[in-house]
Amino acid sequence: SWKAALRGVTTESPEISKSIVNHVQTSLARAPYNIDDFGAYQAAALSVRDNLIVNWNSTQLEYSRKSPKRAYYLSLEFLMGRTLSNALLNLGVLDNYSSSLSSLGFSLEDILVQERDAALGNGGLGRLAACYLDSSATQELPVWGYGLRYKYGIFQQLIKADDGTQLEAPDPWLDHQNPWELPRLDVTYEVRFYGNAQRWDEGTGRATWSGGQEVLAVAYDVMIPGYGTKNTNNLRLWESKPKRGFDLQSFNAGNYERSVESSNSAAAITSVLYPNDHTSFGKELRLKQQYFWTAASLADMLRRFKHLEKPISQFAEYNAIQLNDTHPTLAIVELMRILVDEEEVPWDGAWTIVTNTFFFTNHTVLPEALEKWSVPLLEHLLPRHLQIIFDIVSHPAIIRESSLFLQSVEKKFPGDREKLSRLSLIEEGFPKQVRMANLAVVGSRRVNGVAELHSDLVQKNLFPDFVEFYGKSKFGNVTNGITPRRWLDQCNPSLSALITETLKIERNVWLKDLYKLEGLLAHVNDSEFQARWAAVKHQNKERLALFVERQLGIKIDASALFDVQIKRLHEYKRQTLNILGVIHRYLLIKSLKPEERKKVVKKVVFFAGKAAPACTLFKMSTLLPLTIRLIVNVARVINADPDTNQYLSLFFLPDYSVSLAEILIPASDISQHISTAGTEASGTSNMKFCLNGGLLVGTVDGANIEIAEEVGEDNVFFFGHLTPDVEDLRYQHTYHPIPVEEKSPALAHVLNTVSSGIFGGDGVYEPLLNTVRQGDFYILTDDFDSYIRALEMVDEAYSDRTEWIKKSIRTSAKMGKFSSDRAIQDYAQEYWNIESVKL
Ligand code: 26W
Repeated sequence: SWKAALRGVTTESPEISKSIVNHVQTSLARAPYNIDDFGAYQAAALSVRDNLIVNWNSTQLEYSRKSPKRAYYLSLEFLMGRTLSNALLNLGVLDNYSSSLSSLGFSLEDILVQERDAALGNGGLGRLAACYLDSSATQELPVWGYGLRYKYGIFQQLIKADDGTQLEAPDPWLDHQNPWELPRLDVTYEVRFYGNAQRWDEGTGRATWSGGQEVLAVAYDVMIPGYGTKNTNNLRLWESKPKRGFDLQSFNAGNYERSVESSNSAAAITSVLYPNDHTSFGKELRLKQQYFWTAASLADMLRRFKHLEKPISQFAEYNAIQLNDTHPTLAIVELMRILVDEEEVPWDGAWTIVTNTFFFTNHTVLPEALEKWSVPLLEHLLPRHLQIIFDIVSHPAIIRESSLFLQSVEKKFPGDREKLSRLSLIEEGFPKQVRMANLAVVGSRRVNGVAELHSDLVQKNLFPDFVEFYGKSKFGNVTNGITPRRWLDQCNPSLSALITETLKIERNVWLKDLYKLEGLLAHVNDSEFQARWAAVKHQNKERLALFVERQLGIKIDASALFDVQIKRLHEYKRQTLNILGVIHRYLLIKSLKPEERKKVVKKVVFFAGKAAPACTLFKMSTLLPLTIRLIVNVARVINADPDTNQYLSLFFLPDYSVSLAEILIPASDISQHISTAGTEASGTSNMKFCLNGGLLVGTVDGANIEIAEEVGEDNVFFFGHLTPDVEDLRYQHTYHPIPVEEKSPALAHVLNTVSSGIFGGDGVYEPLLNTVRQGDFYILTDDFDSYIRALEMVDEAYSDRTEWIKKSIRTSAKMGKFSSDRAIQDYAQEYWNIESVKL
């Protein structure tokens, strides 16, 4: 069915077939007659790569020739997923390769799934970076990404069969040769750690940093093709390796083990992606990663800038650097170091360059996610950088500004010492800590959040004093976006084909101008179109059902309502609310007479998502694996209950990934985005579901709000308390607690049923249940009844199938705003001030 949707034309090209066979024989050194699907994938990938390399070269040549202002996207995470299908689509050769492969006896569908995901990210922040690269190349903007080439990406999640606990296994994604990267073994930089920083005579602000450990950064380039353009940008990933393979002296002294030791510690820097999102642990190796990456990237940018032979004072006119959250904030300090110590730029001039170069995006307001590095650790690892941080704090200009500011504060709020301490880059305490977010704000030209509500909270709750200090214009909003190439055309080819046919415009037009989807509104009442729209959804649900049957061996009824929540597990995302709601539904159906049950809307609930590996130091984090256990064990019971299992079933799909999302999202009727109001900065999967005609149950949070603005509130199922209420409710929980039994008898019943042990566990769930009963920081008890009502509204709406289909069409039609093309244009114009470069 999937292949049938591939627009079916025979476009076999003898050249492509020849190139694939040629790669089998030469690059793979194998005989073409006994090649398997994986070999065919490798050969096809190498053949496609040849095209990418040609385009990549012409693009980079053109950039050098025209020397436009460039933007650099610094992100510790790029969650790319698979590349082959994306490269085929963007190059416009999907049909040709499909035909050629089938003439060689392979099916493209089978070949595509051979590829392992490149999973160098945790979740939203990393996938956003990947979408932005696709859009930058598509808009022909001179944007490069810089990141780390982790040997191991996000861990693989296994769910233990007996008790439903999460196990983590390494992700050896580079075990097979990676055809999508070009090793640049000649592009290397030395990066220093530890050592001594010696200040020069007073006045210059300069210093010399020497000694310590030096490691080598080696570049690997990943080609990023634009859609429907030759422009092919670059994602440069750094690998760490020892500067000298062997310390000859100790080698000669016969100490072989010690001589390879240094190589171990250098390689460790880029060995693994930290799997914790939204929590900062202050680990030295993580700080090493951050500095290694920012130092190599800046050295590379500076080398490129020097080829232009422009005065260094013009650096910010040729370069914009986007900081993806605070993770690359050291780049601000490193550029100061280079300018002051190496380029001999006077301190003030250097600060002007720096503050015109950087832009900072915040992605979360959760306090536990705000990075702080201890002063002693920084002093040990990066002594010169700590000096610079202190110089920034105490620089005369800043003191002058801040004392002016303080004078005005003093007038308005006499004696407000706290204000000064909130503005400080250094947090008092034992040890003192550097607040990376404050440093990022001070060192950047502009600061933005990722959705309207979030950007508002960034200004009002996170940095109110900085807004007062710098004025409002330094702060802005860029609502996130998603690439419609991967998240509609690739993952849902049938829907894409139907849209193209209905709009009567070329696919490559609406895929580049997603507002064109509004043209679908003219067809909302066309019953034949409705039927085809519904048939596509059904076909995608059958594809998912087949996938689950193969994975878990359980048959699924594709005519049921598919309800999906897939995202990292986190307290604030409230997967717990969802599973408690499922239990509520189960108990309700169970309590009905067999006759009455027949009226129930059939539903299949899907969960997927990884929990940060449990860390014994942090009691909280052990609750997330507990949520998975609860889901898995509830699933076991209700899927086996013959009274109810034709009306309600439940699945936890292990090892959530970009590729799994590509199967789940097109198949969803309804998806859940149910964070406590004010906690989810934006969310991006909400956009993906809606683009594919899925409706949304959600709180009034993040981008849900803007989605509702676009599609109309009658097409989303909102529930729960609003952001301004949350603080009051938490205050109430602390000082005037009301027992769950009183607040929500329905929820109390659910909690007691879990405690009673019908889902097993022998009391293991008590700590999880108790966070709901007491404290309840994420206000599940306050939102539960309203949540259940919203789900009842979903049932009701789904029962009128024609109305539902109309809602689905209207939703998809109004997703134009959420294309990452729009978001990238925003950054290009309002932040980076860069223009496209035509080849
Ligand atoms: C230091 C540990 C750490 C690691 C990652 C802290 C914070 C993060 C990220 C900023 C977390 C993240 O991915 N945030 C998500 O970013 C998405 C893209 O903007 C948003 O859509 C999500 O709402 C936000 O949670």
